[in-house]
Amino acid sequence: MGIDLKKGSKVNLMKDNVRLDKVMLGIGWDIIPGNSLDLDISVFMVGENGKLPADEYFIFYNNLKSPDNSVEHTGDNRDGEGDGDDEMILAYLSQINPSIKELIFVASIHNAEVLNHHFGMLDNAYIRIVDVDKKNEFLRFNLNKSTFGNATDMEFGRLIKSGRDWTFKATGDGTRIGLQGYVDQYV
Ligand SMILES: [Ca+2]
Ligand SMILES: [Ca+2]
Repeated sequence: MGIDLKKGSKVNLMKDNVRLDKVMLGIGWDIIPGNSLDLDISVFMVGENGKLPADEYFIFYNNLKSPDNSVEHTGDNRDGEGDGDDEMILAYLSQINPSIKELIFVASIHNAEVLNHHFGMLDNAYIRIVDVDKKNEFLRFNLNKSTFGNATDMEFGRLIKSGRDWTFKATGDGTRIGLQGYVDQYV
């Protein structure tokens, strides 16, 4: 079990010289009976200037692989049916294009504004990050109703390059800007 972060808390998980290479981001959710809801996980790979070097460095359900083959989305899940991780992204940090300085992780509800969906409608929802080599889940956000109820999307953390290593910063800021709102920031 990883750290169960409260909204807005930040942790630096690399301070003890943990060297990450293969990282898995997983998101899981179930639907309260009678509802339907499509949660999406995405990654923005940005350079020194905080922007994508090319549109293809935005990894999401319509662009499953980064041009350097370092980050891969395993595919869209539209209903969260079943246990465990419903959507996954795999990142191989040692293979990332050297011009990339940060990976920004975002979870968002598809079409939330139109459908009037929000995180408060989810059951058993979480976001977690796993060190694949060590099989260690080092971060978990539980998207419970009391902390993220009204939000429709959130940046839940970033991997920041420092020398040859990567530092993870958990952010957990719930927002209502949609995935497009994040795209507008980083394109
Ligand atoms: Ca989805
Ligand atoms: Ca599920």
